[in-house]
Amino acid sequence: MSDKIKLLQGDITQIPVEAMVNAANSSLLGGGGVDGAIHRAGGKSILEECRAIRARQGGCKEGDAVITGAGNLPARYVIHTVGPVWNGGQNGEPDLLRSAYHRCFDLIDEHKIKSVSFPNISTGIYRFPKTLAAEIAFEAISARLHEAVEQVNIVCFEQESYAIWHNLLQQRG
Ligand code: AR6
Repeated sequence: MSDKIKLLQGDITQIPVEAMVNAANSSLLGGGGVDGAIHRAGGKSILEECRAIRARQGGCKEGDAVITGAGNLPARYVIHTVGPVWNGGQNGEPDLLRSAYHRCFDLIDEHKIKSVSFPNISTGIYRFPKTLAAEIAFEAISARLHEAVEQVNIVCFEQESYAIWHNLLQQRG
């Protein structure tokens, strides 16, 4: 199964895929980092759909995920998930990060999505330690991969994350 996990380096918005995962915040109204890049490249239809979700359910909790269309992005869907802010690690951060990946897979299964790109959720502005985040992501993805999912891209923006994933996949992949 883990041969379906592909490690890539670059800008997630440039890589064609069925669903792109966004590291959003609870407001769903956009922000910096990958969230800013996705909204910039995707255009205003994504924000409009996020506003509609807010009106319905009041945003998205930490560890949860919602799905929208992908506007001008080379994708069909954007899955917006909210990882935890790292605050020392004693506040449930690992469980919340694990939950974010699992909730993405709930939506992947519900929408029968065959290919998905993940950024390294929570490891930028939210300061989650990168190695621990990669281990949690790898375990969650491995647990949820199944026949119908053909490809999971791990898209690393910076060299440091790419090197961490490269080592992890060599050891465990
Ligand atoms: N493609 C792929 N990865 C990227 C890109 C990109 N275009 N841009 C950044 N990354 P971050 P978080 C990487 O900060 O830590 C926003 O303001 C980045 O190097 O985007 O979950 C939201 O609105 C890092 O490895 O997300 C929230 O308020 C990873 O993506 C908050 O930031 C995640 O970094 C979420 O913080």
